[in-house]
Amino acid sequence: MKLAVVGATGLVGSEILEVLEEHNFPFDELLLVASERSAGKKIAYKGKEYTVIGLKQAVAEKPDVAIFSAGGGTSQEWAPQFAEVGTIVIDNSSAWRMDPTKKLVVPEINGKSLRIDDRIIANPNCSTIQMVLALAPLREKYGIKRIVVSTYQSVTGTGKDAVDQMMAERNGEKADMVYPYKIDLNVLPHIDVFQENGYTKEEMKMINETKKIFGDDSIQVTATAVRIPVMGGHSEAVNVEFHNDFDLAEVKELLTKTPGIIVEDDPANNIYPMPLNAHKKDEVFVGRLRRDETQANTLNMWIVADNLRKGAATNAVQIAEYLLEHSMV
Ligand code: 2RA
Repeated sequence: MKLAVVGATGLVGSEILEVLEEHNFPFDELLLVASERSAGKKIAYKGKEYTVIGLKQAVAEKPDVAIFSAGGGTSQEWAPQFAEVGTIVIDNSSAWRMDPTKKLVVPEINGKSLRIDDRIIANPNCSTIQMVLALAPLREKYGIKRIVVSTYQSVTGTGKDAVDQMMAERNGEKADMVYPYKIDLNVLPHIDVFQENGYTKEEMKMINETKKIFGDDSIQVTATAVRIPVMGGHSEAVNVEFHNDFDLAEVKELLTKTPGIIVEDDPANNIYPMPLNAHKKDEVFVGRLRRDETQANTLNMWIVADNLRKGAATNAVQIAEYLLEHSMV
């Protein structure tokens, strides 16, 4: 099994390496791949030093699996070239997510849809993954009619330059501006580019990807995506209307039993999910579970996850693990 990590020098790339190491992911050979600009750099994995190679060389190596986290443009250009030589590409960018010929996969929800001949598999957007994972067991039990979500997203979702902007502002240094405004001590209701309908691309990703992952176009989703000056993970206030009524204790039990979810919901003791605690964890944390008293069959919840983990690296590695476990590699 030859594994390539494409975009190995980026924020998500290094998180992928951490997750592979923590999960003890089995491979015989590891290729660390990046743009020609980064080729030649050295990266350590499990105490061994690897030299970063360029994309052309990596295609020639015909890896069995390539986990891509190198941006949409790179993915659009290179994923088909890897697929052509037989590599299964697991892609973190938005390039293939809404392509009807590609699967958009959260393994716990729709891993079963994967087939041996899938060559490019899309990893959903970070803010979508954590929300659908927490909603999946509730959808199964009560059916989802409508979701209203507001996000509070970490600067790590933008990348290293955004972290640098925030830290420079915090330290009173001159910052290279990644965002249109100061991010430290501020809140930007603006993630990714604005669309003609007034929503941002991030908001539309949450709307469209949720329907695709659940395979249900009838689910109504509306979103407001907001960038906040934190680093540990994304938080989301979710208001979900079910088709059927629910029991709050049962909701808690269903979520507690779901692999990959940790319920932190004990308001009497100030226990609720926070990005500081979710940082570097693979799980999705859920709390503030309470009935929306203004509308029937409706629940309020607070969902937090490390966007670089379950929102990106962990989900991608789990797709690779699923392929291995089901003998698709
Ligand atoms: C963000 N959705 O947080 C992105 C990262 N994939 O901006």
